[in-house]
Order: sequence, then C-alpha cells, then structure tokens
Amino acid sequence: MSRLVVVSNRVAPVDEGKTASGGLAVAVLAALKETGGIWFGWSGEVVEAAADHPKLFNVGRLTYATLDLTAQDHDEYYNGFANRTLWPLFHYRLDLHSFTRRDYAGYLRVNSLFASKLAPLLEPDDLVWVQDYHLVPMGEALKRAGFTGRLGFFLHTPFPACEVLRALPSHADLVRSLCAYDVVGFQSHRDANSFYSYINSETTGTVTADGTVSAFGRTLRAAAFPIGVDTENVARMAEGAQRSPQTVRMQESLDDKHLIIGVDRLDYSKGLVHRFAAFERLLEAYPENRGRATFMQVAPPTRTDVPEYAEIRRELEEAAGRINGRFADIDWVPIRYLNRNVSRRALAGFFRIARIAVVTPLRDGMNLVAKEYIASQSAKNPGVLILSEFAGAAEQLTEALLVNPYDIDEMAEAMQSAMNMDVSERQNRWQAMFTTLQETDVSIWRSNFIDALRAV
Ligand code: GDG
Repeated sequence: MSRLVVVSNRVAPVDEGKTASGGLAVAVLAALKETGGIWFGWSGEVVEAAADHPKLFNVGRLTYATLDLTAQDHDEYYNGFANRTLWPLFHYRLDLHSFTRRDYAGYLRVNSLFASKLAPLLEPDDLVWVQDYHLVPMGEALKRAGFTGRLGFFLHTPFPACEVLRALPSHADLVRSLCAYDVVGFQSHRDANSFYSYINSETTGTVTADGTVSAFGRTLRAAAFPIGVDTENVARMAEGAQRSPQTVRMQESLDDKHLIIGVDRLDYSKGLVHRFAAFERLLEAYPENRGRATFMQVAPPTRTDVPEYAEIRRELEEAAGRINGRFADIDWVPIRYLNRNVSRRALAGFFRIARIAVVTPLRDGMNLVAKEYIASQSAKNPGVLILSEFAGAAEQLTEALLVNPYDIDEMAEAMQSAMNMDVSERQNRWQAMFTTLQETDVSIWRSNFIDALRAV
C-alpha cells in the first residue's frame, strides 16, 4: 500500500501511548499509523538560522519531519500572509485583510523551502496530502522540486465567494496553484461551489456535475469532504468525565442553574462579541433568566503576535465586565469568562452537563465544537445546540437551532427557546444530529479523501 505523507503548518509530535490533543492531529495520526508514512511541517520553533535538513523522529512506521523557521520567515509567511491576508479574507473580513508584497514573497519562499526539504524524502508512489491555507502553493512547489506522484489538498477554512477572493491581488496565482493538486477538498458544498464559480467566471476552465475541474491545463477533482469528530470516542469520554472531580465541581458551583457554554479559540471569526451581546439581550428581554442561566465562555488566546487578536481580547474583557457589572447578584455571576485552555476531558464533562451550547461564528470552515457538543450529550436528557448558519457544520446539523449571528435578537430568542425546550423535542433534535455524526465521523472523512486520492 502507498505511504501517506501529510504536510501541515504545525507538526505536534506525540510519543506513542500519549494522546494527541486536537481533532486534526487525531485524524492524521490514525491514518499515518495505518499506512506508515511521514508527517512534515514546521516544528513550532523560531530560530536565528534554520538548519539545512529537517529533524527526523521515528515512532513505529511513522516519521515526523520538522523544520524550524527564521524570525523573518515566521513573520512574513505565518503572521503576515497566512494570518493577516488569507485568514481574514477567507472569513469574509475584508476590513481586516491586508496585503503586502513582502509577506506574499515570504509565503511563496517558505512554501518552496518546505517543498525542497520534503522532496528528497519522497518516493514516487507516495500519497501526499497537504493541509490548509498556509500551504496552498506547496503542491506546485513539490512538482518543481521533481515530485511526480499524487497530490491532495484539504482546506480547513471556508473558500470565499468569487467577489471576495478577487480582493486578493494574487487571487489568480492562488487558484492556479490549487489546480496543481489532483484532489482538492473543501468543508462544505457552499465552499466547493464558490471554487466552481471562480473557475467558471474568472478562468477559461470548466467544471462538470461530478466536480471534475479542467483549468490551467490540468484536470482535478474538487469536492466537499466535511470533516468530522471521533464520535464514539468523544461520547465515551464525556460519559466518563461527568463523574470527574472537575465536572462535579462545576455542577455544584452551578447551584441548579442552566449552563450555557461556548468554547472557541479567541478569534474574531468566532462571533464572540455578538454572542456576549446576545446573552445580555436574553437577560434584558427575558428577565426570568437572571439567576437561572450561567454563560461560560472558554476562549484560549491564539496568534497573540497579530494585533487584531489583542483587540478582540480587549473588546471581550470589556463586554464581560460590563455585563457582569450590570446583572450580577450576591449569589450569581452571569458570565464566566475563561481566557485559557481547559483539558479535553474537562471540556467533555462541561459539554455533557451544559443545557445549551452556543456555536455562533460569523464564518467557520466546519466548527468541530458543534460536533463535539452533540457527541457529548446523554440520550436521555440532551442539551440544545444553537448554531450559526455560517458554520460549515450547519449544512449537516440541520436540526440545531440555526441562527444568523449578526442578528442579536434572533440569538437571544434562540437561547430563550433552548432554555424552555421540552425533553422530547430536545431528544428528537439530538438523535437526528447524533446519527449524522455517526455516519460522517472523522475516520470516514479521512478514508473518503484518501480513497479519492488513491483513485487518481
Ligand atoms: C479550523 C477551522 C474547522 C478549543 N478550546 C479548547 C480546545 N478547543 C478545541 C475544540 C476543537 C478545536 O479546539 C477547535 O476546532 P474548531 O473546528 O472549532 O475551530 P478552529 O480551531 O478554528 O479550526 C474550523 C477545523 O479547523 C477542522 O477542520 O472545523 O472551521 O477554523 O476540537 O474542542 N481544546 C481544549 N481546551 C480548550 O480550551 N482541550
């Protein structure tokens, strides 16, 4: 069987026996262990002078290969073009999107550097699977470095509508380099359709009904491959975690109030400011919820070198302080705002006891928190998911209370109906979504993509 080679911006080596933390890491590791292979990417280290060769580290049949970045590469490729140009653009934030030729050159340079260091490790029969927006030009660069085997790419973020993408000065190069892959996967049909419409309107290429794209002298398959979670595993962890000391402590501290939970990396795409405003509106418009609902937002900081992230953090601290100042009572604080990471097991326990999860990004590729929350519920007394229609997950989890996150009143109304929803409606909605998650879990995502690549 062909080896699998996964390329991602970050590689998080884990010793055998320990569990990987994130959804992607779990999915990728399982696949790599099955076929043997390489996981290649940035080590996470910023150094003065980068080494000539990747650091190699073997665990069984799997090799981790990592490169360090210089401060200039990190600044231009990662903080610059990836996180200040592509990330806001792909999340429809033209107001936050900035473009400089310097950052763009850094992005292309690091992609070429990665390709030149990976190419000598490859065999012609390998399946190379590149992950995410940091590495769009990697496939083309690998071809330039002499690799002739099969190349796949998966985009974890949304793919924006054509008119939004056109704001990127190098949009034509970006799409041309996507077309260098043999299989390109998107999170949702909406994203795949945005890609097709770009091909149809901005190039001389064509798209057939089954997603075969012919453009720039290449033929490739582009389609939706919605990522999932390890449903059974999350469900088992949540069931076990409900008796853990942290969950018990949380339950006791709630003092019979309903828990409303939000869990997101601290990122402006996640709609946190709007969400806080909606909770405030709930307390204003439906005062019976004062002293009856506690909203806990877990938001570990990320990308702290990027100024827009410091700004969103400031805005949220201000909102939490103001809302708590306005409504708190001697025995109840409306918002618990945790600006730090919580262990996976503790999160699973909190999901299990939360009556409502609010997952209301302004845009999101998929959103795994929505899926983890559903997987964590008990069948007898499940909670309610409030989900943004602009998360990729909304295409699958249609039985959630779907909301427009820009409509604060609508979100407050959804919280109010979730607070009062009877158990049979909660069970019906949950059962339908749990079945969807079982049918589309992360192992299915991974095997669908790899099968498509193998079939090339
Ligand atoms: C990108 C796309 C797409 C969060 N806080 C803590 C914590 N988390 C975990 C969650 C979940 C993961 O991080 C976040 O995944 P999301 O899907 O919600 O969002 P992104 O990080 O933006 O991921 C997204 C995803 O890639 C996969 O393709 O769905 O659209 O933006 O697993 O539980 N985990 C722990 N402590 C925390 O405090 N342990």
